Amino acid sequence: MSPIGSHMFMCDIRDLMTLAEQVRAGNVRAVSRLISLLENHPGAREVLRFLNNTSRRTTVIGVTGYPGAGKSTVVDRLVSLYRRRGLKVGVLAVDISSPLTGGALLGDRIRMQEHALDHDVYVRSMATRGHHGGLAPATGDAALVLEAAGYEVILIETIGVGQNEVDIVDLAHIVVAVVAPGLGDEVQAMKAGLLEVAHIVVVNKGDLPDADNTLRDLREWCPNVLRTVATTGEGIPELAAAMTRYQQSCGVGHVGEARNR
Ligand SMILES: Nc1nc2c(ncn2[C@@H]2O[C@H](COP(=O)(O)OP(=O)(O)OP(=O)(O)O)[C@@H](O)[C@H]2O)c(=O)[nH]1
Ligand SMILES: [Mg+2]
Repeated sequence: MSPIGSHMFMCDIRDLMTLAEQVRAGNVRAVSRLISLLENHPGAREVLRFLNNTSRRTTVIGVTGYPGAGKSTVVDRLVSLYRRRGLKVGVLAVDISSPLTGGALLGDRIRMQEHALDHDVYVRSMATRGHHGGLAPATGDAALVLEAAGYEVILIETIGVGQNEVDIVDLAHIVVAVVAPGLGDEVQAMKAGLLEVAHIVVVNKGDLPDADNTLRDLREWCPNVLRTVATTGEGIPELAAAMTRYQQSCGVGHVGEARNR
C-alpha cells in the first residue's frame, strides 16, 4: 500500500477506498471528510478514481454575480424547488474571504437553516484561499464527491467580478449570472466578462423600481434574461424551466426533473 500525504497526514490507499465507498453509499459524514481531505491534501485526489462517477446524471449549476445581487437567496429558492421535486441537492458556496462579504456567510447559514434538517440537502462553504477565477481550488473535486454521493443537482455559488469569472464555465453545465437593478457601471463591466459566459441572466430584485431598465438594457445583449424576486420566490420556477430548456437544447442531461424512484 502506498501512503500519501505529508507527515501531518498519512492516509493509506485502503482507507481512501473505504472512504470512497462510504461516499458512494451517500454517507454525509464521509462526504464532509473527503471534501476536507481534498481541500487540505492535494495528494488525496487519488481517491477520485474510486468514486466511479461514470453513470451519474448530476446537473451542476453555477450561480454567479456581484456581491449582494441575491445569489444566495436565489440558490436557497432553487434548493426548495428541487427538493419539492424529490431531488437530492448539494450547495457549494464559495467564500471569497474578502471584507466585501464579511457578514454574508453568516446570513447564508441562517437562511440555509431551513434546509439544515433535510438529509437530502448538503451545504458547504469553501474558501478561495486567494485562488483566482472565483472558485476555491477544490470546488471541482467537491462537486465530484457530491455527484458520487448521489446528489442530483449541485448549485455552486460564486462571486463574479468581470473577467475573472471563467472557471465556473469549466465546472458547471449551466451558468446563471445574477444581476441586481441599478448597478450601472458594474453591469457595464459584467457585460464584458461575466455575461459572455452566462447561459442565463437573472435580473433579481425585480421588485426594485430600476428593474425594468436593467432588463431592457440586458436583453439587448443576451437572449436569455429573466426577472426574479428571490425574496418572494417570484420567477424562480421560470428560472428552473429556462435551465431545463437550456439543457435540453444542449442535450446534456436533465435539470431537476423529478425521477421515478
Ligand atoms: N428587494 C429585494 N431584496 C432581495 C432580493 N433577493 C435578495 N435580496 C436581499 O439582498 C441582500 C443580499 O442577498 P444575498 O442573497 O445574500 O446576495 P448574495 O449575492 O448571495 O450576496 P454575497 O454572497 O454577499 O455576494 C439580502 O438582504 C437579501 O434579502 C429581491 O428579490 N428583492
Ligand atoms: Mg451569498
